[in-house]
Amino acid sequence: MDFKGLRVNGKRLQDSVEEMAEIGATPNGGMQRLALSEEDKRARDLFVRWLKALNLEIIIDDMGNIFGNRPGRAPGLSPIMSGSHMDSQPKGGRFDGVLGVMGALEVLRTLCEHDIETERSVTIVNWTNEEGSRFAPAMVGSGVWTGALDRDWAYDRTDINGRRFEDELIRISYQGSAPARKWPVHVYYEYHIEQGPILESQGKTIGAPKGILCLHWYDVYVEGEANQVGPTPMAGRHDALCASAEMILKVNELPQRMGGNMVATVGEIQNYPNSRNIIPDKVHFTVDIRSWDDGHARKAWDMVRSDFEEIAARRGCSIKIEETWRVEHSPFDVKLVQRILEIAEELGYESLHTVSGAGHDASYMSRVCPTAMIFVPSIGGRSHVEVEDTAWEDCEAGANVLLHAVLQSANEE
Ligand code: HGY
Ligand code: MN
Ligand code: MN
Repeated sequence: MDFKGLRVNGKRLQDSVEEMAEIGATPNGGMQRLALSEEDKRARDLFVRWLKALNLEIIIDDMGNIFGNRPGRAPGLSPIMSGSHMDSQPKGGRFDGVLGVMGALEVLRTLCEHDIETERSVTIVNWTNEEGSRFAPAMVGSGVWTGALDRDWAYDRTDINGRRFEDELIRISYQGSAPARKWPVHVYYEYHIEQGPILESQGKTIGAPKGILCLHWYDVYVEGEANQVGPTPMAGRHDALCASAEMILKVNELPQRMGGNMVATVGEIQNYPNSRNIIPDKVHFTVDIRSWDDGHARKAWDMVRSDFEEIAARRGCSIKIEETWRVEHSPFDVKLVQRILEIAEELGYESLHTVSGAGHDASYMSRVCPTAMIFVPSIGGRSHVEVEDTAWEDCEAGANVLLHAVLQSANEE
């Protein structure tokens, strides 16, 4: 069959993204669907209903990863896998992750409605807890499935209220019976918004990242001495918040001091007792360092860590540091990336070879099978915010590229 003229149904894709966006919608048009929350459960339930409507074989594993498989003609050949995540950031956007899951669903819907059989099976996946916002770290579902993270370690991760990952998985009834353990996959494609400004600024519709930066996450706990703000002289205070403030600026200065392509951010902080007339004695904050060069990122961390220790000592505070999580930089399969670029050109879309600063489940998948991603522009380069937006014709374009990439890979030896 000649698939050249085959296209997805852009309106149906838009309707699915919009229907999903109603689950956890925030008043300003954004999304709050934290991993393993009630909203995550409702989105999962809807997703499973859509998979059943396509008569897919459904697997839910003990990390809550949801797979839907459409058998191919050659069951002995390893499947194509495509998907992303449906959990969101707090006050996040409607497209991050969901577009990749709905894009893969639209590909399957298109194959079904045209009765297109493929040699290899095609499997869609929704990975649990990609964001790592409620339960750190990120990409936990794919991390356990690929063998990079230990399931029981993941189960014991807790959110800010002390709720355990496993207990929440059980509470939303998505702790499946199948073990979260990889099986052979021919190729993995992940379709996602770019979450940055480059495609839009260069007027390109499709991005094909060469890979994903390394992600290094740390948790820092600073302890000082609380006291009444009025009678306590400034000299001799052990103010944990002032010490942390100095440390946080050191993180912000890191990329400049290190040079090269690096970003470093403190995104989360808790200050105790957080009362305006008590000198803070406990602060927790997070550090996120990313670079294409893992060694560079580690060197940066070593440098800023010694800055932290000097600041803590000078201010009479103690410091505890957790090296919470590290994912090395993840280069994608060169041939698959080239395939994405060629398909984009064949379909008449301007494309760009780029790199991903955002983490994705494709980071872990690239360790177990040939992997590539398809990006579409984020309007204003914004993401992880309520105004996150992508033009519907770009959403359709990305799904068309995904459709043809899946078809080519599903019919190759
Ligand atoms: O952190 C990231 O880049 C992703 O959103 N988990
Ligand atoms: Mn994402
Ligand atoms: Mn995200």
